[in-house]
Amino acid sequence: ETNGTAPCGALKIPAVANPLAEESLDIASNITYHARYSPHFSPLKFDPEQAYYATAESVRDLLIQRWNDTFFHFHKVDPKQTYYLSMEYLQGRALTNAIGNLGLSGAYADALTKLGHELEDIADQEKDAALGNGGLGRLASCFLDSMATLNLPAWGYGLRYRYGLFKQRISKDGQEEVAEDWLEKFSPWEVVRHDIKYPIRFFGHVEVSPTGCRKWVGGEIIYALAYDVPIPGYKTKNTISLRLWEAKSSAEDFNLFLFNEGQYEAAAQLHSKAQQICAVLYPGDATENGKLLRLKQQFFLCSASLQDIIMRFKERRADNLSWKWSEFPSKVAVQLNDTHPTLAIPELMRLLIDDEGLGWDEAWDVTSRTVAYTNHTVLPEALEKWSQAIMYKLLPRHMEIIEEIDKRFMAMISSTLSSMERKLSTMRILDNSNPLKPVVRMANLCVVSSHTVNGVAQLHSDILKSELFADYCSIWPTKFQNKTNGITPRRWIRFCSPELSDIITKWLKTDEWITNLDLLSGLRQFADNAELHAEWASAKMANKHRLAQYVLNVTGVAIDPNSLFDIQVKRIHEYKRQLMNILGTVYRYKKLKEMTIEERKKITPRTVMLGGKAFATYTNAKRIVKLVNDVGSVVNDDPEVNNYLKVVFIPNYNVSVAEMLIPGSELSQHISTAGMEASGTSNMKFSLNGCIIIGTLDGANVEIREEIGEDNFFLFGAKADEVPKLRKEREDGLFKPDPRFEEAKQFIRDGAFGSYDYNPLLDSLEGNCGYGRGDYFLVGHDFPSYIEAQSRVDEAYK
Ligand code: NBG
Repeated sequence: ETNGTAPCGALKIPAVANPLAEESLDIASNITYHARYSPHFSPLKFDPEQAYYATAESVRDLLIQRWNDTFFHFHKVDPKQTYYLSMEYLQGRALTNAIGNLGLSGAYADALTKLGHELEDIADQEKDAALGNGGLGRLASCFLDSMATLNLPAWGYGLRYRYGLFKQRISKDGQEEVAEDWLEKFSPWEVVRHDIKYPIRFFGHVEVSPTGCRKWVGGEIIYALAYDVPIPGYKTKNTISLRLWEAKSSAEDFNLFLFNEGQYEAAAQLHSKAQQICAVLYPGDATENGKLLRLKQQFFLCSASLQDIIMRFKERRADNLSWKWSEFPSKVAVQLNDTHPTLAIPELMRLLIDDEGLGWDEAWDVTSRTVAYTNHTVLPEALEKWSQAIMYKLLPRHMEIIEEIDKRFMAMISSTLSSMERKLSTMRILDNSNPLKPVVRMANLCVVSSHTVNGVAQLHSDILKSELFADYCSIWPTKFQNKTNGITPRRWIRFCSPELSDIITKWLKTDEWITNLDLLSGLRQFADNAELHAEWASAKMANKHRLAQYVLNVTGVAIDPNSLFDIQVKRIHEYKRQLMNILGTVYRYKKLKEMTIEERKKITPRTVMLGGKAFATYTNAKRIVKLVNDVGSVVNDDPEVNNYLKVVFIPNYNVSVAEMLIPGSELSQHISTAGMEASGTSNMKFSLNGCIIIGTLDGANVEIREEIGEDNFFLFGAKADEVPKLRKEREDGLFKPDPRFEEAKQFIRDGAFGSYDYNPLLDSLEGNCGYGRGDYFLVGHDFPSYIEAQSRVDEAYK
């Protein structure tokens, strides 16, 4: 058994006698074994739910063997290992992916049929692990799959949130958030490691010894306990780990005396504090308490992960007494997924200086050669700034270290680059400009301390270099790189659209494209082949039928698979401009109403689908969700036009729903204001599934358009470098709105879609442009070119 060839010097995992080698494995009997002897349910039933857990446990048996082998292998070989630190992972479901990567999808389907079940129904039982919000979390999960497949020695670190991203319910009032209990029963994909547990301190103070050594003491201690999720690579034994930390207090912290006095809450105070840490993803941070909890979460992730990384570094050189700390960066890479894990920087410094006894310079050298930072946004509200007061309170020693980094950075500028001194007020890590509320700029701390900083698409990386981090770039030009995002082709085509995948494999005469997408260009030579066209169209139609059935099930709306399936799914945000989509749809509806029956017959029938979650306190985003639903109710019930237009809001958009929608899509909308979407990743998934894009020159759209060709991309809207000028024009009162834009807004204001007051939402598109003010995202400017691009889509579809 080999591991295939690896790009990084063929790391092969040796075969270990495997009692469950799949050749001899009787999958059905293994599933039955788990149903019988894993005591999760009463023994009488073998319904789909019970079958799911038994199936998952049988898969886990296979994974654990490979997982252990991988662990031992890397322990012995001791390669440089990548650690991805991320507050978010949007894993979705694991079963289909795991058996697919193991090459056992067919065998499992057969086994389940023997047991009276269908694989699809069983897979449907699984709850999505939604420990993330959107693109940033899904990117982390795609990276894990790809790193495992590439045989890389890599681990992900995150938090084991008790409740992941909320479940979205749609009522007549719009979006409602409901806690998503993904651990309600249990997750068969995680393994608790009772031996991997670290103390994490909060609050307390810094003590100085007579020799001047500083030590953080006191405060409260909460423990981080490791839960590991196996991440299998595709067609390889390499199985890496996603280690999720759970917060625990110790039994000693339970005050029996108080409990027996009847003071139950006081007795379990630290228990409940521990529980709060991993209770939810993104606790609201409008209050001081909320901010403190979020900072606690971030530190909890960073401290536990770094203690663990250092432990493993030492474990791998247990029989080598002459190792040096200077080797650390050649064995460990810590990648920060945005600024959320920034505290890894002062925490690594603290562990090296205070616990390991290194001097500042040595610790700084190790830290800055180990840590790298990925920026995922230029939106000002997403660039984290933490109040220095909260930091002092929660992490007094880290605050000292951050101050020292800031001081040394300023000294370096003054002594070697005095021309930059006037820039220091924006480049500094500490921002004391408001004496009432001094803050720490986390992105600046990352840039100053990391050896490499990257953006996530070429355009975004260029903007980082020329705008957001321009001053740093002039000091450290080689520090800044681009790494355009990617997606795993396993989940996003091979497993979610087996029909299309089989066609590609048949025409390319190889399935190697699943690990090397460049091979897809081999399809070009068949571009005019009628047989391929017919097969392709029939696969797309099958996926559209499946999607139409799903839409009927979840919304009650019947949609026509012969209409153009137009989809926009992503988090709801004003910069992503779902509002432009729905205004365009409203305009289309109004024009349809004004047409004669004969004119309507010439129209390309369309089904517009939108989906996505709005942050619970983001009022305008929630109004957009409500508007889409209200427009849908009116349009879908209008017998005059509903053969030509349907509007559907897909509730509770998540990874599994995406796996259903994307294969059935024909047109997808990536229409953000140019310069605002760092990359986008669903644009890649749609393209990979043969879906055409309507979009702006933003994020990865730019590079996708170069790959797929201009005729497969319906382009419209302002370019990133025109945006500042357009905003300025608007500011100066020079903007003349297009009559079609005015007409669409007025139609809504006049109550065409019910009596809900949409004026505040529509007013956000009026008036002077400025951050947080009128039409900052330039919907008005781009609307006419959007409508025209949509007309070109209609013509092309015919
Ligand atoms: C998001 C960007 C997306 C990008 C993903 C992954 C954040 C902070 N950023 O455009 O908005 O695709 O990150 O890089 O979630």
